[in-house]
Amino acid sequence: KDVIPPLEQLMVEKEGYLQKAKIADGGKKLRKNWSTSWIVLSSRKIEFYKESKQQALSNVVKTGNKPESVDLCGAHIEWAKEKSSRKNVFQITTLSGNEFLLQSDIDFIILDWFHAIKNAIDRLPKD
Ligand code: I3S
Repeated sequence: KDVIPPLEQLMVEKEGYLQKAKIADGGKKLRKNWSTSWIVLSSRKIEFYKESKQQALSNVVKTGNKPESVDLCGAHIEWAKEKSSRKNVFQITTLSGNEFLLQSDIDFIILDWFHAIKNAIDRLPKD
């Protein structure tokens, strides 16, 4: 049956642009391919939009195209210095075995994101 999600679950906690590279899908390694992504964090998921926020929103309305959505329940986040020559890279690993690298050249931006995502994960049940 349909359960109406609590308002808190729908609320955006943070959004902005970061560099993103998906490096595994369901445990299968992918070729790293960095691109700019519009990233929306809410209490239990992160959505990655390929385009700018404006384009993303109009695409959802026009085409129904959904962003890539990442379930944070049971996910892990850690700094990943060894995974890239870039500075300020962290990795999110989902229960389903998807792996994402996120990066910004600007120290405070990546720190804010790291802590926001870590706090979201820590508040969720682990499975
Ligand atoms: O970990 P890697 O393989 O050195 O990552 C680099 C490659 O993914 C490269 O693409 P090609 O596979 O087409 O060569 C990317 O352009 C680089 O950005 C990747 O390295 P960095 O250090 O930027 O994550």
